[in-house]
Amino acid sequence: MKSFVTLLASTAMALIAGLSAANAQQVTLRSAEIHPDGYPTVEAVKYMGELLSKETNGRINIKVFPSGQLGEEKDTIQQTQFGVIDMNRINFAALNNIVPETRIPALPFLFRSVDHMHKVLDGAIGDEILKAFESHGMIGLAYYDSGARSFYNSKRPIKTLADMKGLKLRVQQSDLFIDLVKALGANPTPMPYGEVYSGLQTGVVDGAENNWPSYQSSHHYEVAKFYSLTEHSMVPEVLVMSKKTYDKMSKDDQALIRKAAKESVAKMRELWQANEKKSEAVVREAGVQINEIDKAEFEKAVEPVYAKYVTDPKMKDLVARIRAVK
Ligand code: BDP
Repeated sequence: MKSFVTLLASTAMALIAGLSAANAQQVTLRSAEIHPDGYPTVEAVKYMGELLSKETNGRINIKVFPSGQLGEEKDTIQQTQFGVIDMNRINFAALNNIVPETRIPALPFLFRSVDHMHKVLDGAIGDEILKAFESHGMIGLAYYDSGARSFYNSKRPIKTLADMKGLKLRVQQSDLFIDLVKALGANPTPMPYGEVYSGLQTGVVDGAENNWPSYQSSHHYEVAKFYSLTEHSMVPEVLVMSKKTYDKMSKDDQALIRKAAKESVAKMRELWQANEKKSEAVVREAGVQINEIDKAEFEKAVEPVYAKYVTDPKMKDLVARIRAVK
């Protein structure tokens, strides 16, 4: 009996020792990213990796795979849910068909300003939306900036709503964005980001919509020279972690991950501001024709999008609370 107890005890000790050895093992988290090196989101995740590595004496590291090396957003999201990819920096729109709560910050003309968007996402409402990722196999770690998205195309400046008519416009693979473009009188074509340049070049689409840094770094401005400041959406970026990877970590490491992600936000904002201005300057220099619009008729035209997506009381309440943030 005694020897059996000893055996049990030593097996248990060996197990514990094995587990803590595994815990102490080095991990390199693979993080997916569609943008190229140098883009603010890429650099922010790298910065988070540096923080983590420093904090853990090199035990936890992040390796960012930029330029869509791990695939287009839609595919990498699935792989993140399965735990094949550990981390992913994606746009909220790419999640609209998966996590219903992500549709709310994607709604057209919802945020009054960048400041309003920051106040909402940095506060309790932002946390509540991030929490919604968990039942979909992901941990929402942090929001990153994405400025405002505007339409650009190769045909004509969009000055009034009538100018939208008949344009074939690429959108992200989100039903909400498809409905948004329809509501504005144009023809939406959902397409992965990596295919848009050739789509514009060959005329499969006439245009697309994005912020200054993406319009510039993707080189879309070379093939779609009219950029009209519709600023119709401030849909944010998000950094997520696979719940499968997260659940394998110790509580302490989970806390370190969350902390480093939050700390990378300030860095991201700093990079974003500089990059937004630089990108705008590059495209202006290249002769892009830029025009402002009167947003009133656009805002009116998108009402059906709200009617379709803000139906249940929970979503209505979320929109009302966001609008009430001063
Ligand atoms: C950019 C986002 C990126 C999206 C891209 C798009 O940063 O995550 O993939 O737009 O339009 O602004 O697909």
